[in-house]
Amino acid sequence: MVHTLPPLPYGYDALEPAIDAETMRLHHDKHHQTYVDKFNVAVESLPRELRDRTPEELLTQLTTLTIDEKLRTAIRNHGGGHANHAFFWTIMGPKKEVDQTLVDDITTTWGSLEAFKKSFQEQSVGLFGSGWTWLVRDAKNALRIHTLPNQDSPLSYGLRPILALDLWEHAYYLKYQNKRADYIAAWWSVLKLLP
Ligand code: MN3
Repeated sequence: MVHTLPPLPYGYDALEPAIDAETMRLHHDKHHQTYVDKFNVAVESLPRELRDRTPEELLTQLTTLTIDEKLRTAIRNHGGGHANHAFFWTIMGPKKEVDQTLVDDITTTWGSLEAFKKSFQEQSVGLFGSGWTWLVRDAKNALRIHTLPNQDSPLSYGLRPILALDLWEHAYYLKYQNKRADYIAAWWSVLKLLP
């Protein structure tokens, strides 16, 4: 299977002013494309019986695949980079499409939407280096916030992604420079699923 870059489901400028068009163009067309290209190189080195698996399947099985460690790292980084970005584009948009069930679950878990956002924001600001903040469901379907380094996928930890925030500098540096907290605060406005 040859993997391809999924098109953005909206225009490059659709998330302005929270995320600027130039950042979106570079992030999608260059950064995401590079993950796809390097993932395809890694897939060519996989044993034949694994080559038709989706990135999500490979990431879910990552720790148990019988492959050498260099290849496992390539799948983790580039398969993760591809899957994480493909997911990230879909949870954002120029129009809200609020998931009321999710809002209710968040409210039950954290007490209020504001308390959830505060916790998510604090963990995002506190993440050292490059990585992502995730809202996930664990094996018991409970909601949890996790930061993960680099392009690690929650799928590799038995967790199901619900929301994701890219905290690599390439996601925000053109517009926000060192002000990661401002990027995170603005991001809520383009996250479709929550008010
Ligand atoms: Mn990114």
